[in-house]
Amino acid sequence: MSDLKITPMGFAAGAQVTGVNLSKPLSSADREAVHAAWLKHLVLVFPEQDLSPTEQIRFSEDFGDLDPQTSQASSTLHPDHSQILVLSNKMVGGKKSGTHNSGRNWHTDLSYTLRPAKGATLHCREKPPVGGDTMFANLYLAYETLGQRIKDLLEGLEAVHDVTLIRGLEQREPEVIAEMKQRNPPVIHPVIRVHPETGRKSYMVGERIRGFVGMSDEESQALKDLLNRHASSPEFVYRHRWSLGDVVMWDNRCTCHVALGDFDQTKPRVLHRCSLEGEQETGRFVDRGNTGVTDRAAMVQAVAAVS
Ligand SMILES: O=C(O)CCC(=O)C(=O)O
Ligand SMILES: [Fe+2]
Repeated sequence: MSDLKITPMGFAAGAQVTGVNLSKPLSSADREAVHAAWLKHLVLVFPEQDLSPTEQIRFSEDFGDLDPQTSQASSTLHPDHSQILVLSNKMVGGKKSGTHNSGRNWHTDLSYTLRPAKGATLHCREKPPVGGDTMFANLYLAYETLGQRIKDLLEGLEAVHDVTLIRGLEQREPEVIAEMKQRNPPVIHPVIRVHPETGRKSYMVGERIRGFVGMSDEESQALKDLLNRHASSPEFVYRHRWSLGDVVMWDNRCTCHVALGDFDQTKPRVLHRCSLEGEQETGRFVDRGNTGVTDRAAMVQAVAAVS
């Protein structure tokens, strides 16, 4: 008999899973129960887990192939386990870690690649006394509560996702910035997503969108603001306050998240992340420098041409 217990922690998302020790392989019944809970609650929290990197990798692999992490700066990967991204505000070799300010604006992981992640697991290894929470938004609810006119507008619409819009990227070491840009040229994804397992629709938004294909930058900005503001409404958000040993696992196909920087930066905050590789390559590269997003100068020229 399994002791696994699932306790919802929020209406929009979030459930606590107790009665499992993730350092040991899960039984197939527990794995199925966790998988079903993941699809239902979108964000699962497993408290008090004492996990080595190898054990976190094995647990994560129960839910999909691991992302090869080729989009990440090599200095940010675990030195012995390249499947793990180390999110840390500690200095590395006398330099600021390339992840010291990761995740500071609303985003869906790896939307700046051709294959946004399927999901991820995060293990909390060090934490500041207060602050540094992570918030997750349910994008199914965000989509379902839009009015029909806006839903119609999103149908067939595509967005340009750009790694340079990661908030605070400019504060990282120059080598890290250059590597992130070189590894991740801008990509285009459909705005509407259909979840491959649940069949439910959501929209992929976030602050790493440069604009929408076929819209001016002005139009793009207004639509992006509307979609982001709506998606991050408190009613759609689960806010996780970390405890040491927490493992948080989220479904990246129907959520976005943000890591808050509201903590004493002299205190360490260290999490290990395994990303699950997206099942679908939904993106394509932008054609040579043309984002399809018209800028203000082009609009002014167009006005001049007709007047
Ligand atoms: O540091 C965190 O809480 C989360 C950072 C983040 O965006 C991620 O791990 O994908
Ligand atoms: Fe993230």
